[in-house]
Amino acid sequence: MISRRALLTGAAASALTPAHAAGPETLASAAARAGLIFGASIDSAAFDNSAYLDLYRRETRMYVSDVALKFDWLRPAPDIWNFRPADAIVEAARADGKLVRGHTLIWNDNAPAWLKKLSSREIERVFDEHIERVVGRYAGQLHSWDVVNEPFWPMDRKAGGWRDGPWFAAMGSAYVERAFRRAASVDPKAKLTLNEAQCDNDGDWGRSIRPLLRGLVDRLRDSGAPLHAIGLQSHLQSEFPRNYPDFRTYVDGFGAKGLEVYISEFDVNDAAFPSETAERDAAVAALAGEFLANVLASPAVKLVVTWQLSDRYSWYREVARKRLIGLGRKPRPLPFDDEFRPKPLRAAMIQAFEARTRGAKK
Ligand code: 9MR
Repeated sequence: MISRRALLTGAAASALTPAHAAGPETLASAAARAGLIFGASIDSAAFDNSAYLDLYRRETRMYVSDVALKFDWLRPAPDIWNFRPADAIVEAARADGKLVRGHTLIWNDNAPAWLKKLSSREIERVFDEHIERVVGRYAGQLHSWDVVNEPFWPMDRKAGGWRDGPWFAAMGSAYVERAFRRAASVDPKAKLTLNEAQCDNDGDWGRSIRPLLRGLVDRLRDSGAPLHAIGLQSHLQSEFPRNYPDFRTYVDGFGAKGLEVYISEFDVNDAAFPSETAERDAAVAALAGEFLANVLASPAVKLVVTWQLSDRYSWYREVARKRLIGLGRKPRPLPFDDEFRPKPLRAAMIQAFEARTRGAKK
């Protein structure tokens, strides 16, 4: 029995470490034993703070570009290609012996104003050129690419639930298949991923997106498009309804089609949890543990990525600064705190990885 205190201090992780394990237990080593790659998104915060970069070196097996490969970051103006931040990630990964995952090639959100002003024909030309140049630059070096991110956003009120934006406006839903075919022709090695949000949540929103994504996957496969993996972001929301056994069945459905599944942007929005820090951290860990116990039971899941590693650099901090969530508190959604100390969430993740390892041996 693990005491509440052990859970809160992270000591539970070491209590569960098998005696034969070589070296100190990390998220990456526990994941690896479970047949999983563990990674985290990374950006300039890690390159400006060596202690943070050390945390990535120690705890992860994969670096995932957070913002560096997004269209608006790479192409702030039509004639500017700002590859430096993405190059830095790929170079650091090479130096540190890590895998790299590219996020994200094509997304209808966050398009720069200059792109929105172009004609449909010009947008198609920019689309093809973008894929060729960006995928080409890193060809052969990436484990996987999020080729298309978040194709569905029913709130945009388009028929079929599609997310609106310049690519969709110019090409309709055909942009998705076109992106996969182009990317595969430039980098036949990377695993090409379709990444989607909200499917983990059991409310109307998540439930409306699940069949849309499944339908798109079936159409892509029927047409022979090169699709290898499904990314399910899994930004867990404490305030939304959940039914993780059901979600696991959904995940298994992709596995049955021969696809890998990636938990691609994991973190826990703690907005609905108690204010007191220890209680909140325990609630975050418990929710994550419940989620992972279900979803990692699916053999289709091959990868778990958190969106950053330390609370200090979570995207939720920015959201909270704008007062959109959290009533002025600082969100604590990640496995390490502001000072890079392990939190109960890290212990819960390691426990879930260990449980999968035990399950696989049965
Ligand atoms: O972490 C990213 C944040 O720094 C950016 O401001 C934001 C907009 O580009 O995107 C964040 O990452 C998002 C990811 O690309 C797609 N899924 C949701 C993530 C969190 O918003």
